Amino acid sequence: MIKQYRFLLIIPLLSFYLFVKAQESQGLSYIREEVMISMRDGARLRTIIYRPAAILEKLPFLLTRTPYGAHQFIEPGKNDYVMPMAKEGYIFVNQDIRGRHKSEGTYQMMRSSHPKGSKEIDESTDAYDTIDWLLKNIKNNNGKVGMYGISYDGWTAIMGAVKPHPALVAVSEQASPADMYMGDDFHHNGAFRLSYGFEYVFSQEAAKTDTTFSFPIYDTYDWYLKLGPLSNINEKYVHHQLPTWNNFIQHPDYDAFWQKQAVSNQLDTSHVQVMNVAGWWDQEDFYGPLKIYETLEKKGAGNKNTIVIGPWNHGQWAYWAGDQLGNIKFGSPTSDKFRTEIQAPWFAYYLKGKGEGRFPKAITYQTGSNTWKTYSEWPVAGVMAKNIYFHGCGKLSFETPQEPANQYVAYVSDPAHPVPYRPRPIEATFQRGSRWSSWLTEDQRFVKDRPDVVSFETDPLDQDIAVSGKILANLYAATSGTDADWIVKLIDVYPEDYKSEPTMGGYELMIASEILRGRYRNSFQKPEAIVPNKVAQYSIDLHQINHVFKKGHKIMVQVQSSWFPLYDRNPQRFVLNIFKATANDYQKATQRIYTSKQYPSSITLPIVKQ
Ligand code: PG9
Repeated sequence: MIKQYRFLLIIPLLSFYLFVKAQESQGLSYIREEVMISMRDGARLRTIIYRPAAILEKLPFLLTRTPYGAHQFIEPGKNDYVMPMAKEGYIFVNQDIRGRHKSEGTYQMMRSSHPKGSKEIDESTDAYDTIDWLLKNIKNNNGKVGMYGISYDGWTAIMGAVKPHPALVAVSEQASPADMYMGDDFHHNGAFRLSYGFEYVFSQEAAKTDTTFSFPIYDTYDWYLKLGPLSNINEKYVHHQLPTWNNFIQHPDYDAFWQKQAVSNQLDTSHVQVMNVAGWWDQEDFYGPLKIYETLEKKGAGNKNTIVIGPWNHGQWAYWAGDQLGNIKFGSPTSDKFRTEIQAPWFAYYLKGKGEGRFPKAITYQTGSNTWKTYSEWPVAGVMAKNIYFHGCGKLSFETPQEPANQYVAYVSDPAHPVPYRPRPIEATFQRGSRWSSWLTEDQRFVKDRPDVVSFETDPLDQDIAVSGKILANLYAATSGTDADWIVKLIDVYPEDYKSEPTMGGYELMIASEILRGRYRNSFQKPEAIVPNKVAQYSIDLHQINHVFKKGHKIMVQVQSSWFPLYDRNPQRFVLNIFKATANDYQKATQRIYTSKQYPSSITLPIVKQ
């Protein structure tokens, strides 16, 4: 008898389980609504609103504005990026920016904002009008709005803080580009980011919804090499149909077009609280958040301006645990920590008045030691700027070189055989499984045997060296050509016999890197030919690090003159506009990196005093 009705016992157990689950998910269940919100010029923007199913209190808004499709944002209760905030309860609002996906109006890549009082629309006025509509039309709001987002969505968030709506109190720009000519997606120091520039622009401007360029071959290194001069992109493939590609051609130098777009020229301090977020190995927009933070500091934002920098690639803090990037392990879930211990309490304080609001000025992850550090100022004060010098025979050391003036290391840079920026095959940037997103952590041994890459390294360190803050490369170099690219990479070399993780033995991990297009050594506005075979000084901003080179590791610097196809090939013959160079303009050049007393190439490291 008992055996026969045994299954009846399951019913109360199951009901209890479902009851517990329902309790757990309270506050996680959201109702979706889609509306078209009219802007001041009549254009209507598709907006998706998620409200908690059971509203118990008046709630603030969390707004994201995106070119990538507001519908991509899954229900907040199922979305890792915002989960801790979804548990708290917010009204989440996601909007297609003007001209993208289901929004009306014309899309313009990173449309700059117009001065206050202008009648023109821009992303700041669109944010303003959206906020105004939400406050008036969505019931049970508490009158406060936060904006946040990553990359383009981070940029639209910070644009919200330009001419802000009074209800906008907190903005977290995360990996927002700040300057597309100086250091973000499209150029670095004037060097054009060919593969990313082309593939991204195609993805956004070939159609109203996201589209990918379909390459006929897998290894795009070959495709870009066979492409020849950049003019072939229009001639053979896109036929002048991509506005941003046409802008690249029309604005090869740092002219008013790029300057006007730079966030630092649009930002002002306001009542808005800003949290900037960056990743040490962000392959797209590392420069941006550092620059926005620095600009707000200079404008006196004071405690309204904070920064978080973690061991992440582009946007890695939003998804995944963040305990590993490429081959590099961190030993703790750094992205989880950001979402639960940093982002959620920060918004909860400014939008809901919860917590004590004690947020450090800077929270930055120290790589190498794998620890989080908090600082009352950033970059940290009290470090000692010390040069580490290149020496003949491939040595790197803190001793100043004593070699005679003409001491150098030479290599031939050939545009027909450019150095790949990551191990081949180089899959298309946005292809599923592409190694694009972790390329900055690739083992640099893959270029070790190339004759056109030169390396300098220290002996194994006899103690830890902690480096925190701004770093700079000071290169003394000459070329037989009339233009040249200079790429400098600062590398942490793991010991060969690496007991804790044998597969990482000898690994060469890039900690900082940057390129400078030589023609811009004196001015980004006015390119100048290089005088062949004459030594010139090149200062290359390697941005910032917070890293410990551990005892037993070596510090290495590599110099090379191409990083293809991420960066287009420098023809090495000076032409006024590289976008209009012909195949005949590309020539081999002999590069010399000086290592002498008179021309002491070095890297300036901000060393933390013991
Ligand atoms: N890095 C991307 C981007 C932002 C802004 C302009 C162009 C590209 C992004 O991930 O959104």
